[in-house]
Amino acid sequence: MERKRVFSGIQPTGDSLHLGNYLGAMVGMLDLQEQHECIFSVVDYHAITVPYETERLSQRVLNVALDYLAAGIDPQKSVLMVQSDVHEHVELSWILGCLITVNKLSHLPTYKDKVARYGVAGLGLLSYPVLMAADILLYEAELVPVGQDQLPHIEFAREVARAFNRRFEPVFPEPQAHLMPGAVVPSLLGQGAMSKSVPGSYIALTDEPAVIGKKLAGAVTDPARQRLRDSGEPTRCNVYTLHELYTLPQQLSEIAAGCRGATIGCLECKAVLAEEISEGLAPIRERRRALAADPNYMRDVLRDGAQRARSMAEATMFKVKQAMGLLTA
Ligand code: AQP
Repeated sequence: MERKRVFSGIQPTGDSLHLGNYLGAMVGMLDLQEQHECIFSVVDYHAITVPYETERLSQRVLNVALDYLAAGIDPQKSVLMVQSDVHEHVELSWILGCLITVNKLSHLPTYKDKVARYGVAGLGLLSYPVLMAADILLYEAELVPVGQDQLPHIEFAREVARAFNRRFEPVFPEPQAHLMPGAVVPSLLGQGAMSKSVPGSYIALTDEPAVIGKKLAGAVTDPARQRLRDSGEPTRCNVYTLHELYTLPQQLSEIAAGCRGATIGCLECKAVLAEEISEGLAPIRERRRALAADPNYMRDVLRDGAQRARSMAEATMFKVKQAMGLLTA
Protein backbone atom coordinates (compact mmCIF):
# COMPACT_ATOMS: atom_id res chain seq x y z
CA MET A 1 0.00 0.00 0.00
CA GLU A 2 1.18 3.52 -0.87
CA ARG A 3 2.51 5.40 2.16
CA LYS A 4 0.72 8.73 2.55
CA ARG A 5 1.11 11.73 4.82
CA VAL A 6 -1.53 12.07 7.53
CA PHE A 7 -2.26 15.08 9.75
CA SER A 8 -4.77 15.65 12.52
CA GLY A 9 -5.04 18.00 15.49
CA ILE A 10 -6.91 18.21 18.76
CA GLN A 11 -7.52 21.43 20.68
CA PRO A 12 -6.56 21.76 24.35
CA THR A 13 -9.96 23.21 25.23
CA GLY A 14 -10.79 20.89 28.15
CA ASP A 15 -9.11 19.01 30.99
CA SER A 16 -9.39 15.64 29.31
CA LEU A 17 -10.42 14.29 25.92
CA HIS A 18 -13.72 12.46 25.64
CA LEU A 19 -15.23 9.46 23.92
CA GLY A 20 -16.16 11.59 20.90
CA ASN A 21 -12.55 12.65 20.36
CA TYR A 22 -11.44 9.05 20.82
CA LEU A 23 -14.00 7.21 18.67
CA GLY A 24 -14.38 10.03 16.13
CA ALA A 25 -10.76 10.98 15.55
CA MET A 26 -8.23 8.93 17.52
CA VAL A 27 -9.41 5.50 16.40
CA GLY A 28 -8.81 6.69 12.82
CA MET A 29 -5.36 7.96 13.79
CA LEU A 30 -4.49 4.60 15.34
CA ASP A 31 -5.71 2.89 12.22
CA LEU A 32 -3.53 5.06 9.96
CA GLN A 33 -0.34 5.19 12.02
CA GLU A 34 0.38 1.54 11.18
CA GLN A 35 0.88 2.19 7.45
CA HIS A 36 1.34 5.90 6.93
CA GLU A 37 3.56 8.81 7.89
CA CYS A 38 1.52 10.57 10.57
CA ILE A 39 1.79 13.95 12.26
CA PHE A 40 -0.54 14.49 15.21
CA SER A 41 -0.75 17.82 16.93
CA VAL A 42 -2.04 19.59 20.01
CA VAL A 43 -3.42 22.63 18.20
CA ASP A 44 -3.01 25.24 20.91
CA TYR A 45 -3.27 28.27 18.60
CA HIS A 46 -6.81 27.14 17.76
CA ALA A 47 -7.72 27.01 21.45
CA ILE A 48 -6.93 30.71 21.94
CA THR A 49 -9.51 31.82 19.34
CA VAL A 50 -12.18 31.69 22.07
CA PRO A 51 -12.00 32.91 25.70
CA TYR A 52 -9.82 30.61 27.84
CA GLU A 53 -8.11 30.51 31.24
CA THR A 54 -4.43 31.46 30.86
CA GLU A 55 -3.30 29.62 34.00
CA ARG A 56 -4.74 26.31 32.77
CA LEU A 57 -3.63 26.31 29.14
CA SER A 58 -0.13 24.79 29.42
CA GLN A 59 -1.41 21.92 31.59
CA ARG A 60 -4.23 21.33 29.10
CA VAL A 61 -1.71 21.13 26.27
CA LEU A 62 0.24 18.47 28.19
CA ASN A 63 -2.99 16.64 29.03
CA VAL A 64 -3.96 16.31 25.36
CA ALA A 65 -0.45 15.04 24.61
CA LEU A 66 -0.84 12.49 27.42
CA ASP A 67 -4.21 11.44 26.05
CA TYR A 68 -2.69 10.90 22.60
CA LEU A 69 -0.03 8.59 24.00
CA ALA A 70 -2.39 6.85 26.40
CA ALA A 71 -4.79 6.15 23.53
CA GLY A 72 -1.98 4.41 21.64
CA ILE A 73 -0.26 7.03 19.48
CA ASP A 74 3.28 5.71 19.30
CA PRO A 75 6.03 8.35 19.03
CA GLN A 76 8.26 5.78 17.32
CA LYS A 77 5.73 5.55 14.48
CA SER A 78 4.09 9.00 14.49
CA VAL A 79 5.20 12.58 15.08
CA LEU A 80 3.46 14.10 18.11
CA MET A 81 3.92 17.86 18.34
CA VAL A 82 2.48 21.09 19.72
CA GLN A 83 1.32 23.49 16.98
CA SER A 84 2.91 26.60 18.51
CA ASP A 85 6.34 24.88 18.51
CA VAL A 86 6.42 25.06 14.69
CA HIS A 87 5.98 28.69 13.59
CA GLU A 88 5.44 27.70 9.94
CA HIS A 89 1.78 26.86 10.77
CA VAL A 90 1.10 30.57 11.29
CA GLU A 91 3.34 31.63 8.42
CA LEU A 92 1.51 29.41 5.93
CA SER A 93 -1.83 30.48 7.39
CA TRP A 94 -0.99 34.12 6.54
CA ILE A 95 -0.09 33.17 2.98
CA LEU A 96 -3.23 31.08 2.45
CA GLY A 97 -5.38 33.82 4.00
CA CYS A 98 -4.34 36.07 1.11
CA LEU A 99 -6.20 33.69 -1.26
CA ILE A 100 -9.50 33.63 0.68
CA THR A 101 -12.32 36.15 1.02
CA VAL A 102 -13.72 37.30 4.36
CA ASN A 103 -17.19 36.65 2.98
CA LYS A 104 -16.36 32.96 2.43
CA LEU A 105 -15.02 32.58 5.98
CA SER A 106 -17.95 34.29 7.65
CA HIS A 107 -20.34 31.73 6.10
CA LEU A 108 -18.63 28.65 7.55
CA PRO A 109 -20.91 26.96 10.16
CA THR A 110 -18.48 26.70 13.10
CA TYR A 111 -17.74 30.43 12.99
CA LYS A 112 -21.41 31.30 13.37
CA ASP A 113 -21.88 28.65 16.11
CA LYS A 114 -18.91 29.87 18.13
CA VAL A 115 -19.85 33.54 17.82
CA ALA A 116 -23.32 32.59 19.09
CA ARG A 117 -21.80 30.55 21.96
CA TYR A 118 -19.03 32.92 23.11
CA GLY A 119 -20.29 36.28 21.89
CA VAL A 120 -16.90 37.18 20.40
CA ALA A 121 -16.14 37.56 16.72
CA GLY A 122 -12.37 37.94 16.72
CA LEU A 123 -10.20 37.85 13.63
CA GLY A 124 -8.56 34.64 14.95
CA LEU A 125 -11.92 32.90 15.20
CA LEU A 126 -12.86 34.02 11.69
CA SER A 127 -9.59 32.75 10.22
CA TYR A 128 -9.56 29.50 12.25
CA PRO A 129 -10.32 27.39 9.12
CA VAL A 130 -7.39 29.03 7.30
CA LEU A 131 -5.07 28.01 10.14
CA MET A 132 -6.55 24.50 10.03
CA ALA A 133 -5.98 24.34 6.28
CA ALA A 134 -2.39 25.48 6.90
CA ASP A 135 -1.94 22.77 9.59
CA ILE A 136 -2.86 20.11 7.05
CA LEU A 137 -1.22 21.53 3.92
CA LEU A 138 2.05 22.36 5.72
CA TYR A 139 2.74 18.63 5.85
CA GLU A 140 1.28 18.01 2.37
CA ALA A 141 -1.08 15.61 4.11
CA GLU A 142 -3.47 13.56 2.01
CA LEU A 143 -5.52 12.00 4.82
CA VAL A 144 -7.07 13.69 7.85
CA PRO A 145 -8.68 11.47 10.51
CA VAL A 146 -11.45 13.61 12.08
CA GLY A 147 -15.01 13.49 13.33
CA GLN A 148 -17.88 14.46 11.07
CA ASP A 149 -18.15 17.99 12.49
CA GLN A 150 -14.86 18.80 10.78
CA LEU A 151 -16.00 17.93 7.24
CA PRO A 152 -16.74 21.55 6.21
CA HIS A 153 -13.22 22.49 7.34
CA ILE A 154 -11.65 19.68 5.31
CA GLU A 155 -13.67 20.72 2.28
CA PHE A 156 -12.42 24.26 2.86
CA ALA A 157 -8.80 23.04 3.05
CA ARG A 158 -9.30 21.30 -0.32
CA GLU A 159 -10.59 24.57 -1.81
CA VAL A 160 -7.60 26.44 -0.42
CA ALA A 161 -5.19 23.85 -1.87
CA ARG A 162 -6.88 24.18 -5.26
CA ALA A 163 -6.77 27.99 -5.09
CA PHE A 164 -3.04 27.95 -4.32
CA ASN A 165 -2.20 25.35 -6.98
CA ARG A 166 -4.20 27.28 -9.59
CA ARG A 167 -2.76 30.70 -8.75
CA PHE A 168 0.88 29.57 -8.46
CA GLU A 169 1.96 26.00 -9.19
CA PRO A 170 0.84 22.59 -7.90
CA VAL A 171 2.37 22.22 -4.45
CA PHE A 172 -0.43 20.79 -2.32
CA PRO A 173 -2.38 17.53 -2.59
CA GLU A 174 -6.11 17.84 -1.86
CA PRO A 175 -6.59 16.31 1.60
CA GLN A 176 -9.39 13.87 2.33
CA ALA A 177 -11.19 13.19 5.60
CA HIS A 178 -10.75 9.71 7.06
CA LEU A 179 -13.99 8.93 8.90
CA MET A 180 -14.61 6.06 11.33
CA PRO A 181 -17.91 4.51 12.51
CA GLY A 182 -17.82 6.84 15.58
CA ALA A 183 -17.73 9.97 13.39
CA VAL A 184 -20.59 11.46 15.43
CA VAL A 185 -20.61 10.44 19.09
CA PRO A 186 -23.80 11.85 20.57
CA SER A 187 -24.07 13.99 23.68
CA LEU A 188 -25.39 12.50 26.93
CA LEU A 189 -27.73 15.49 27.08
CA GLY A 190 -29.94 14.15 24.29
CA GLN A 191 -29.09 16.70 21.61
CA GLY A 192 -25.97 17.37 19.59
CA ALA A 193 -22.59 15.72 19.93
CA MET A 194 -20.26 15.18 22.91
CA SER A 195 -18.19 18.33 23.30
CA LYS A 196 -15.42 19.31 25.74
CA SER A 197 -16.89 22.73 26.23
CA VAL A 198 -20.43 21.51 27.02
CA PRO A 199 -20.47 20.28 30.62
CA GLY A 200 -22.51 17.12 31.15
CA SER A 201 -22.34 16.17 27.47
CA TYR A 202 -19.41 13.78 27.59
CA ILE A 203 -17.60 10.81 29.12
CA ALA A 204 -13.93 11.70 29.60
CA LEU A 205 -11.17 9.23 28.79
CA THR A 206 -10.02 9.69 32.40
CA ASP A 207 -13.41 8.92 34.00
CA GLU A 208 -13.39 6.06 36.52
CA PRO A 209 -16.02 3.29 36.12
CA ALA A 210 -18.20 4.74 38.92
CA VAL A 211 -18.25 8.13 37.20
CA ILE A 212 -19.08 6.54 33.84
CA GLY A 213 -21.96 4.62 35.45
CA LYS A 214 -23.28 7.78 37.08
CA LYS A 215 -23.02 9.89 33.92
CA LEU A 216 -24.78 7.25 31.83
CA ALA A 217 -27.48 6.76 34.45
CA GLY A 218 -28.36 10.44 34.02
CA ALA A 219 -28.13 10.39 30.20
CA VAL A 220 -31.21 11.40 28.22
CA THR A 221 -32.90 8.51 26.36
CA ASP A 222 -35.96 8.30 24.10
CA PRO A 223 -38.14 11.09 25.58
CA ALA A 224 -41.30 9.06 24.80
CA ARG A 225 -40.17 6.36 27.26
CA GLN A 226 -41.18 7.69 30.69
CA ARG A 227 -41.75 4.40 32.55
CA LEU A 228 -40.50 0.83 32.22
CA ARG A 229 -43.79 -0.31 30.69
CA ASP A 230 -43.59 2.29 27.89
CA SER A 231 -42.04 0.87 24.76
CA GLY A 232 -39.05 2.85 23.47
CA GLU A 233 -37.59 3.52 20.06
CA PRO A 234 -33.81 2.83 20.02
CA THR A 235 -33.23 4.99 16.93
CA ARG A 236 -34.37 8.02 18.98
CA CYS A 237 -31.99 7.23 21.85
CA ASN A 238 -28.41 8.50 22.16
CA VAL A 239 -27.57 5.71 24.62
CA TYR A 240 -28.50 3.18 21.93
CA THR A 241 -26.29 5.03 19.43
CA LEU A 242 -23.42 4.51 21.89
CA HIS A 243 -24.41 0.85 22.23
CA GLU A 244 -24.06 0.54 18.46
CA LEU A 245 -20.40 1.54 18.83
CA TYR A 246 -19.68 -0.85 21.70
CA THR A 247 -22.06 -3.78 21.77
CA LEU A 248 -21.79 -6.94 19.68
CA PRO A 249 -24.61 -7.53 17.13
CA GLN A 250 -26.37 -10.36 19.01
CA GLN A 251 -26.63 -8.43 22.29
CA LEU A 252 -27.42 -5.22 20.41
CA SER A 253 -30.48 -6.74 18.77
CA GLU A 254 -31.61 -8.15 22.15
CA ILE A 255 -31.34 -4.66 23.64
CA ALA A 256 -33.28 -3.10 20.74
CA ALA A 257 -36.01 -5.75 21.06
CA GLY A 258 -36.09 -5.33 24.88
CA CYS A 259 -36.49 -1.57 24.51
CA ARG A 260 -39.24 -1.80 21.87
CA GLY A 261 -41.03 -4.55 23.82
CA ALA A 262 -40.54 -2.79 27.19
CA THR A 263 -38.88 -5.88 28.69
CA ILE A 264 -35.71 -4.10 29.74
CA GLY A 265 -35.54 -0.72 31.42
CA CYS A 266 -33.27 2.20 30.50
CA LEU A 267 -31.18 1.76 33.67
CA GLU A 268 -30.48 -1.89 32.87
CA CYS A 269 -29.57 -1.00 29.30
CA LYS A 270 -27.28 1.79 30.52
CA ALA A 271 -25.56 -0.50 33.06
CA VAL A 272 -24.51 -2.89 30.26
CA LEU A 273 -23.09 0.02 28.27
CA ALA A 274 -21.32 1.49 31.32
CA GLU A 275 -19.50 -1.78 31.84
CA GLU A 276 -18.45 -2.00 28.19
CA ILE A 277 -17.19 1.58 28.06
CA SER A 278 -15.35 1.20 31.41
CA GLU A 279 -13.64 -1.94 30.17
CA GLY A 280 -12.69 -0.28 26.89
CA LEU A 281 -11.21 2.76 28.65
CA ALA A 282 -9.37 0.85 31.42
CA PRO A 283 -6.09 0.33 29.51
CA ILE A 284 -6.10 3.97 28.35
CA ARG A 285 -6.64 5.18 31.94
CA GLU A 286 -3.83 2.98 33.21
CA ARG A 287 -1.34 4.04 30.55
CA ARG A 288 -2.23 7.68 31.17
CA ARG A 289 -1.57 7.33 34.90
CA ALA A 290 1.86 5.81 34.23
CA LEU A 291 2.75 8.48 31.64
CA ALA A 292 1.62 11.33 33.91
CA ALA A 293 4.09 10.11 36.53
CA ASP A 294 6.98 10.85 34.15
CA PRO A 295 6.58 14.45 32.85
CA ASN A 296 10.14 14.51 31.47
CA TYR A 297 9.32 11.69 29.06
CA MET A 298 6.30 13.63 27.74
CA ARG A 299 8.38 16.77 27.21
CA ASP A 300 11.09 14.77 25.40
CA VAL A 301 8.48 13.28 23.07
CA LEU A 302 7.13 16.76 22.26
CA ARG A 303 10.61 18.24 21.76
CA ASP A 304 11.52 15.44 19.37
CA GLY A 305 8.14 15.74 17.60
CA ALA A 306 8.64 19.49 17.09
CA GLN A 307 12.05 18.90 15.58
CA ARG A 308 10.81 16.28 13.14
CA ALA A 309 7.75 18.38 12.21
CA ARG A 310 9.90 21.48 11.68
CA SER A 311 12.05 19.83 9.04
CA MET A 312 8.97 18.70 7.07
CA ALA A 313 7.44 22.19 7.46
CA GLU A 314 10.60 23.92 6.26
CA ALA A 315 10.68 21.74 3.12
CA THR A 316 7.08 22.67 2.26
CA MET A 317 7.61 26.37 2.97
CA PHE A 318 10.60 26.39 0.63
CA LYS A 319 8.39 25.06 -2.20
CA VAL A 320 5.59 27.49 -1.30
CA LYS A 321 7.85 30.52 -1.29
CA GLN A 322 9.53 29.51 -4.53
CA ALA A 323 6.17 29.00 -6.23
CA MET A 324 5.02 32.44 -5.08
CA GLY A 325 8.10 34.31 -6.18
CA LEU A 326 9.21 35.12 -2.62
CA LEU A 327 12.93 35.28 -1.94
CA THR A 328 14.30 31.97 -0.65
CA ALA A 329 17.68 31.61 1.02
N1 AQP B 1 -18.79 14.07 19.58
C1 AQP B 1 -17.86 13.79 18.68
N2 AQP B 1 -18.01 12.73 17.86
C2 AQP B 1 -17.04 12.40 16.95
N3 AQP B 1 -15.90 13.11 16.81
C3 AQP B 1 -15.72 14.17 17.61
N4 AQP B 1 -14.71 15.07 17.72
C4 AQP B 1 -15.01 15.97 18.68
N5 AQP B 1 -16.21 15.68 19.22
C5 AQP B 1 -16.67 14.58 18.58
C6 AQP B 1 -13.49 15.01 16.92
O1 AQP B 1 -12.38 15.10 17.80
C7 AQP B 1 -11.32 15.77 17.14
C8 AQP B 1 -10.75 16.85 18.02
O2 AQP B 1 -11.73 17.83 18.22
P1 AQP B 1 -11.31 19.26 18.74
O3 AQP B 1 -11.00 19.20 20.17
O4 AQP B 1 -10.21 19.82 17.96
O5 AQP B 1 -12.53 20.18 18.48
P2 AQP B 1 -14.05 19.91 18.43
O6 AQP B 1 -14.40 19.13 17.22
O7 AQP B 1 -14.70 21.25 18.51
O8 AQP B 1 -14.30 19.02 19.72
P3 AQP B 1 -15.07 19.43 21.03
O9 AQP B 1 -14.92 18.39 22.03
O10 AQP B 1 -16.47 19.81 20.67
O11 AQP B 1 -14.26 20.69 21.51
P4 AQP B 1 -14.80 22.14 21.84
O12 AQP B 1 -15.83 21.94 22.91
O13 AQP B 1 -13.61 22.88 22.33
O14 AQP B 1 -15.38 22.74 20.59
C9 AQP B 1 -11.89 16.33 15.82
O15 AQP B 1 -11.49 15.48 14.77
C10 AQP B 1 -13.37 16.25 16.03
O16 AQP B 1 -14.09 16.05 14.82
